[in-house]
Amino acid sequence: MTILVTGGAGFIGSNFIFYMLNAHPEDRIVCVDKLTYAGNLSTLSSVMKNERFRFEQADICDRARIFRLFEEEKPEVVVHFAAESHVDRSIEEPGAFLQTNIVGTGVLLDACVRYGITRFHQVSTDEVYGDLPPERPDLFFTEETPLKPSSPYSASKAGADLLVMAYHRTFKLPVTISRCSNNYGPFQYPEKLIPLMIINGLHDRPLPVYGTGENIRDWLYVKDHCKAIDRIIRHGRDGEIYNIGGHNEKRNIDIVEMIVSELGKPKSLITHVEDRKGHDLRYAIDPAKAKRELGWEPETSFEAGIQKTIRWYLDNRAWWEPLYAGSKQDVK
Ligand code: NAD
Ligand code: TDX
Repeated sequence: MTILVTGGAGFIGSNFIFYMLNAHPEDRIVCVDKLTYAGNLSTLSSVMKNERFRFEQADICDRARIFRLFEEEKPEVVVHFAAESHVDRSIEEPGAFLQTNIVGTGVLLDACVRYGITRFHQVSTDEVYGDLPPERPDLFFTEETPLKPSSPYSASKAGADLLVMAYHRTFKLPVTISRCSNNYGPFQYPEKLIPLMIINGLHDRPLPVYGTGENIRDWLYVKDHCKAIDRIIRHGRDGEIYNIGGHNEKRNIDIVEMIVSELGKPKSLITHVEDRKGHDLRYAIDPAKAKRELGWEPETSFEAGIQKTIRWYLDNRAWWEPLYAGSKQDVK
């Protein structure tokens, strides 16, 4: 089948394309990506010549271009990653988040209604549920947890999720949604916590920890997320939401200390800076439904995944150096 992947030049989308081309030799992938600051064609260089892969540079908000692409390719499945994805940027400039994450999703849904698909899969996030109290480690996000987003980013993702479910109800569009916890691994843009700390550490630059560093995130190795999406598009039930996560909660400060120690750098690089506005305290996913219905479970432990990730950044300077040079690597 032909699978249209949006946002495939970004972090998770590119890892998904690599995984799918390898795991499903019978499928073709068409990637549409605007190549914003977060999208990088060099990420896809290893697959650009693959006969089962096509890359198209386009904005998902460009209705005419997107409709033309659907007409040409007639994709059976759409896996929608394209988004503005960085919470800090959404606090500084929310406009692009509303445009891409909500309006862009609407354009894709309209194209799906018009041309027909067998599945539209929305790649969403645990952040749509808001946060959990750190003093209640017995509480987790389930698929029934009410939406209560905290940032313009998460509100725009929640808006997109609601649109997806509305198209399911109104137009009977076959849809699924996954809500995953924080991902880490190769090709993550060096503005996100883990790559930023690795790269700043390598440069002996300060490691900016927001506030006390006690905020908790639930980390998943990116390949495990990709495998979950693959299961959902093949075996997930129409109209269903699946939470994806591996019960791997860590405080930010503990992650940063672990990276410092792996790199053999002094702890004195760790610098507490002003907290993020509205900073969510704790995310924690209950992935029981994905396990029960899809047989999905994470395969990479955090210890193995973080080692692989640090090794990857050490071995792939040519990928991140140009991106890092243009990013906000200094302490705020
Ligand atoms: P990313 O920022 O690394 O990549 C986003 C990609 O989308 C980039 O290649 C960018 O060029 C492209 N894009 C942005 N605007 C576009 C537009 N208007 N038209 C076409 N392409 C556009 O993001 P990521 O971390 O890979 O996240 C991918 C998806 O997964 C997002 O929808 C995000 O909300 C979701 N998600 C991310 C995480 C995480 O930890 N990174 C966790 C859960 C869910
Ligand atoms: O320099 C930093 N210092 C710091 O303390 C950065 C960049 C982050 N942080 C903190 C903020 C968060 O508590 O680390 C935590 C992780 O921050 P990010 O990497 O920005 O991720 P987060 O805000 O948790 O959102 C991520 O996971 C959910 C992705 O960026 C989203 O796209 C996804 O939906």
